[in-house]
Amino acid sequence: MASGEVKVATNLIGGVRTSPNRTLERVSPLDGVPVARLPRSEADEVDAAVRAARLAQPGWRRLGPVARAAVIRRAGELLATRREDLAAATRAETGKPLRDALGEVDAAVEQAHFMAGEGRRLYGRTMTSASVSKRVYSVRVPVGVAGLIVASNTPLPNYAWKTFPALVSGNAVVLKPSEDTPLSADLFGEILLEAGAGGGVFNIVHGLGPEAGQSLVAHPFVDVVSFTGGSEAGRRVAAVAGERLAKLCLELGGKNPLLVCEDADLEKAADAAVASAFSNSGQRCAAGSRLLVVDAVYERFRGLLVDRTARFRVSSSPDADAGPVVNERQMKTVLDAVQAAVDRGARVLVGGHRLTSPGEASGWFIAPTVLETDVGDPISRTELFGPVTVLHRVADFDDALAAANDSPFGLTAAVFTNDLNKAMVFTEEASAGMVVVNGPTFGSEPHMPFGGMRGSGNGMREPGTESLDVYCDWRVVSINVASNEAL
Ligand code: TXE
Repeated sequence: MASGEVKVATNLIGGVRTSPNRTLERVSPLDGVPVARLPRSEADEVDAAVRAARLAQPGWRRLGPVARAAVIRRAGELLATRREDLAAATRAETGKPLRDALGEVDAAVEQAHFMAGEGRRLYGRTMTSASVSKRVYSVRVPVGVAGLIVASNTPLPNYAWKTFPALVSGNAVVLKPSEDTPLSADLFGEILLEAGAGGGVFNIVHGLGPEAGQSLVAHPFVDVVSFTGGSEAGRRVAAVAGERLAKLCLELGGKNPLLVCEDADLEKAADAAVASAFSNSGQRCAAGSRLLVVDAVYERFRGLLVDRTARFRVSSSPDADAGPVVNERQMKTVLDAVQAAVDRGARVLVGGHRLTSPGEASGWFIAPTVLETDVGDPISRTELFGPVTVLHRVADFDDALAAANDSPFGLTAAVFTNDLNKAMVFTEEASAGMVVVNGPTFGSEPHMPFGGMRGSGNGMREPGTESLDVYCDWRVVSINVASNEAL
């Protein structure tokens, strides 16, 4: 994308690009300069997209899973050929370093190839029956129309994690991207059209959450809603979907603990803590935003952590370690939360302020921040979704585990220890959807089920084979045959 260029994103409805009169402006988080205009869609555009999907879905289902998978494989190939364009669009609208944006394109490509393979593995199972004349088997069937709503933090993997399992299962899709990432969504739509998911099979409706998003969740023809976003918005989505008993998948927030035991490799633990807290500027639901360190090694670990954080490069450079947060509102929310914690007595060990250097002053940049406070402080239970982690001193492993589990969230959790017993106790007792031993709190892969408990999700998992349970229902078929002898 040429610098200074303002691209116009459009909806994609029934294979046709359309734009309502009302639009929104998107500025780059790097410098506040406009980079895109996008539709501010309302209920009528959403209705048109859902009806287009409903019309297209039976034909898409009747293609069969192997032919559907071929379209998804083609989409993966096209994503790979347009890797640089997609990464440039992602950087323009999120400000993230090019290396991260390219990595996200690659993750979307891998998701396409994995889900294409699932087209040959939509397994059911045969069952015996007490009646010898009955032949019984189960089969996965598509739910119908999938309404997909995603967050802004890693746009292309977020689209891919939902779209590809939904399509391979035989559903038609209406995607509502984040209002902060219209450019990557537009290119993703172009690629899906070219791959063969046109004519209403794959639709995009841009707009605001409480408007376009809410209309999509509420629409009676949307059979399954899959939402990735904050827990507060997730509650509102669940209430609306619940009213009409729509099938629902929620991938929500996290406040993920990383425990450091006295026998840990402290250098590796500090490296993992910095990556967990500050990569993608902390805008990961799996970010390591709570560090629980036992007394015996607390001072040594704190010194390693502070040194590494001070060397973590946040800037507008394409090869920085991390860039800005996604919008000005988010920057203010994070900085206000830091100040409130300081007002309650938290100590800022590193960072805690907006970056005002010439290359960053007009963007939404926050210095990587380490706060030191007690486990009971409210900041330890509040997801900030920015480059801030909180350091807590705890007496021992048991106290660390108890503090880790005392959370409204339950997404990921990590422990650094070389004690096998502690590691096994942690994997069995940590209350989280994903637990890690001697590694960062994030790092899921396209074929692994991802999700959490309590305020982090509602028990469904995406992606991986488990995501087929979101986008398929089970049908049990019983056939009564003339024979009165078992097979
Ligand atoms: O979320 P928002 P953001 C979470 C992350 C953090 C949040 C940040 O932990 O909490 O997402 O992303 C739409 N009805 N995850 O700030 O504001 C909105 O337009 C319908 C968890 O973008 O919740 C956007 O498209 N839609 C995740 C999307 O929801 C609504 C991984 C998210 O917006 C809506 C990534 C409403 N009432 C981020 N309100 C995981 N666990 O996998 C908003 N939206």
